[in-house]
Amino acid sequence: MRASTLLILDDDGNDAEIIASEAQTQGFEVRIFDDANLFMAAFLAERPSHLAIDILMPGVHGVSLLQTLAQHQCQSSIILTSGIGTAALPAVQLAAIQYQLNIRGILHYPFHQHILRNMLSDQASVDLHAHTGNGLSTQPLIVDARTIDEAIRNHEFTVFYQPQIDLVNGNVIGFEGLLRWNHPLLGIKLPDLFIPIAEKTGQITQLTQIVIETGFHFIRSLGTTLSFSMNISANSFRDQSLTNVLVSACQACDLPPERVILELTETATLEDPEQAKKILSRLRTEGFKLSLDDFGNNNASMTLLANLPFTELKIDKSLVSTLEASSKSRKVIASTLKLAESLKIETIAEGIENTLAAIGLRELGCRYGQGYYFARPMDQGTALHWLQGWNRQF
Ligand code: G
Ligand code: MN
Repeated sequence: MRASTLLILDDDGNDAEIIASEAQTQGFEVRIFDDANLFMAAFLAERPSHLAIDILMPGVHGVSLLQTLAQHQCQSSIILTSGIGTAALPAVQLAAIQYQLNIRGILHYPFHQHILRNMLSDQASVDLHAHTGNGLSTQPLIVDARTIDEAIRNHEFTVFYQPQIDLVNGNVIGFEGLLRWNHPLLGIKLPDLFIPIAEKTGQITQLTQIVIETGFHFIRSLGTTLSFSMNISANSFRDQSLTNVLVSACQACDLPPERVILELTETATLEDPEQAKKILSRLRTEGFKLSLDDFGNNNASMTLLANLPFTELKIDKSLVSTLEASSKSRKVIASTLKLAESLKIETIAEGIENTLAAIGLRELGCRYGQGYYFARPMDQGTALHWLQGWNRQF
């Protein structure tokens, strides 16, 4: 295999040039093709380290192209490029897992340079919103009780949705709701900027309420089967009224509590384990499911799983992103999955950014997963559109 050689298949010369110039900056030798047959011939002759493939080209069937690459034992790192909502994408994403190809990620036009850079250099990706505002302003975000209050009143807090996938058959099983601050000047902002402060000021109660109301309605509107996962912070968890709030929100939109999965980290449960057990048992009695979030991120204790009524364990992205390179992560995940199985707890992995992570997790027996490989967290309209496109495959 030729080191640092990239073959690009794209019928749009401009798109290809953008990828080529970033790759050249990183020291790649690059060749561009707009004809699939010539591309395949070059692949067979050169066995390049990297491929970038536009899956939406006239006369090219994405799945067949991947199948041909797999038949020729393709070991190259592959980047797929596509417009958002490209009809052929879901089939290609699932086929790549079946064929055991090494897809590093999916680049949606128009893309941010740092996403391409990370894919080419095999680094974990970053959230789009970690760096980018909407470009209207460079002012710093002031986060205090007053600005949060204003933002709540102006309906600037919104919920993004990331799908959760059955890694065995590709079905969507539900969505995780993730809070975002849609700031009028600064664009979409991530929770780590405002949740810690809202926890201190007590406004976390209102923010959790927003996720409950918005998320329950959305998931209810999608039919009768998909689940809704939401994060419950330590402070919300201690709030005596949480169970009642959840129960009445379910009643208000006719959503069975069995379709709601509450994600808690161990910090929420460690402070007062006796009290935690009471609250969790009550939530279980009402029908809500309970997920132990970020498992493996810190020294999340196995005894928690055994002693508290969790129904799901969520493997942290720090373990998933190192699964490929680290045999230690692999062993930790393998033993975690065994433990979960013996306790009859469901397992889901977060942070699946590429096919090798999806393939590895599935091999180890992890049934469900979510991550950028399948879809990034999306606003409600985009999530609905994404779901319709995905379901068209089945
Ligand atoms: O652990 P918790 O559920 O709180 O974290 C979810 C966060 O992880 C969200 O903010 C989401 O945007 C981010 N996320 C989702 N999928 C991926 C992924 O594939 N890679 C990385 N790095 N982050 C992800
Ligand atoms: Mn979570």
